[in-house]
Amino acid sequence: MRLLLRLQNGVGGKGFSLSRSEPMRRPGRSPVGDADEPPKPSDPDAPILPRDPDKKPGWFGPMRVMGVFIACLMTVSAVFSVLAVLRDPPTNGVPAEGGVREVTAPKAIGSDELATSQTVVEKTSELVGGLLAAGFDEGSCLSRYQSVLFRKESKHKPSSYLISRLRGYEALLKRCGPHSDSYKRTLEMLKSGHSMGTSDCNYVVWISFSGLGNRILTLASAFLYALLTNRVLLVDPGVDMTDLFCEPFPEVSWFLPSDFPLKDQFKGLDQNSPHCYGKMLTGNSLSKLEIPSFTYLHLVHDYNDHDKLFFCDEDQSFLQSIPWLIMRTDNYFVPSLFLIPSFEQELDKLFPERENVFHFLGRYLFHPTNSVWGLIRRYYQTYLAKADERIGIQIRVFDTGLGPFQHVLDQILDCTTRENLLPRTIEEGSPEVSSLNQKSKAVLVTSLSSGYFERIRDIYWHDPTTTGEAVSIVQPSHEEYQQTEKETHNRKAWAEMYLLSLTDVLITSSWSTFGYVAQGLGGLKPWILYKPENRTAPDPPCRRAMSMEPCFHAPPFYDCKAKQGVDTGDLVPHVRHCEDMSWGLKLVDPHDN
Ligand SMILES: Nc1nc2c(ncn2[C@@H]2O[C@H](COP(=O)(O)OP(=O)(O)OP(=O)(O)O)[C@@H](O)[C@H]2O)c(=O)[nH]1
Ligand SMILES: [Mg+2]
Repeated sequence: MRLLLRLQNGVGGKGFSLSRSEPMRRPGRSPVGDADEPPKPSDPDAPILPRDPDKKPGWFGPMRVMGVFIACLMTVSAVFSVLAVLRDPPTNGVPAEGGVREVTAPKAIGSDELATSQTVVEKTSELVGGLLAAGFDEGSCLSRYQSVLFRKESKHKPSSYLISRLRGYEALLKRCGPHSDSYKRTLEMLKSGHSMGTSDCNYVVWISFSGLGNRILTLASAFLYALLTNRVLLVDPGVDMTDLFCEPFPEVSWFLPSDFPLKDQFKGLDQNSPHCYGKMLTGNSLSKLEIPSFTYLHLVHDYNDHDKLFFCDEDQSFLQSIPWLIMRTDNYFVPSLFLIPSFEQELDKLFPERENVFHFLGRYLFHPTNSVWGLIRRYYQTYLAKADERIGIQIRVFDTGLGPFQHVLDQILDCTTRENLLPRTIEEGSPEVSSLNQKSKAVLVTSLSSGYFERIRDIYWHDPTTTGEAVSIVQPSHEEYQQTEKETHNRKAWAEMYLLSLTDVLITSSWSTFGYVAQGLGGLKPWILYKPENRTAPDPPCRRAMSMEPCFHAPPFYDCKAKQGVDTGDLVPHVRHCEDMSWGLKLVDPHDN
């Protein structure tokens, strides 16, 4: 009733907007071709063969030959065992927390800094005992265990409270997950159309929607919401989610069962559907005190003022009584969850540093499937591992037209030189050229077009660097335009986001969720290239991000208590406007200068 009263006095015709958001879709990706440039791995996995003992005859007697032969056989067998475990670990090889597997990290995997004396066993047990749960079949998702060999150790540590809540969520999933008795009971409510009293298990269903970067961010947002509201998150597999991501939870699938009754209706759910929460509020159809068994939450960038009431406490307490929430979103809405008073205390305990929400949720949830992991691992080993420093440049151009654009190239080079991220080049033979510096830098460029990569590569090919450093430029693919139907397209996109996250220094493009995913997974504060206006390189060209968190592009600007508009970027020190989008919101660590 309180809800109804509030609605009647409501937000609808009061003449202010809850948002200053702009649509996230941008025009202009013209189909040009279908380029595919797989890496040419130098086969680091090739077995080391024994030398033929017969090569040095006269010196060896028959016994000695036999002895050497046996020793060689033993060495080969040992080398093969290590390689076999790393390439295809035994399925029963999951150690209990702190368990021991005697495997030494191979030299071939990374640079010296990655392949130090630290053993896989130490690092794996650290992960297993930390953010990730034990109890997985290693071979079915190699990235879960091997990624630690490719990453620098994160300087951020998850709170013990986050770890215990994740273990609690996994237990909830076992009790309420698909095909459990509770799931079947709650499904009956869905079929009946009414909530029929309280349910011991409640659900939030995430609909697969939008570009891959957005999907990764919205899944993390939906998962945090599920964690805060003790719901089970179920993931609509869409067309390619099962190809891209391993199951993140032990034993129970996060995918929505294929016989889920509303599945065929997902396409038709929008702002005007009678089941849309915002629509139900406008039509006062929630006034009958008859709690529906499900509602559709429209949290897409074009959502209206009523849809945005999702971010109000009073609505959250009402939503608690609805067993099934079906959510469609293309936004990282986490920053606004931090502004809901009833979630405040819990979020404080989960993320005391505030700025590592996506960093931890991302590393917990998103593990590339073996086929995507192969793309990542081979590319990294072949092109990036040996460099002293790895620099990622993520180029996303939202202008219309084909490009490459000179102003974008100028902007990138201005940023890399002003911020000392890459050395300048100078004329060959110039006395300023230093030959003392033997360091190497590998630059990973990602872009839909190959033009920027080619231009930057040519610059560092034609002229020496002033520092004497060797700079190599690589780009895994140039897909030319965003595609939805091609199987390998999103695999490459996911592999590239992940590869960017493995760099030491990251430069990203404004407004791009592709870049946000890379920075968050990598735990990197990127240099953000400002969005060019009027086809002119901005000055300054880039700035360092305040935090590694993604930006919420379409937040509400509404004070639920005062029932009036407010600048939500100005309410608490840890929720600020984004560097790349003045109306967006992002989490920052207020203690971090
Ligand atoms: N392989 C690859 N694909 C890209 C690249 N940039 C964009 N794409 C493709 O275009 C899609 C863009 O969607 P997102 O991942 O959400 O990235 P975004 O920069 O936020 O772009 P929009 O959502 O379209 O505004 C990606 O998922 C890829 O399919 C790139 O550098 N490499
Ligand atoms: Mg996007």
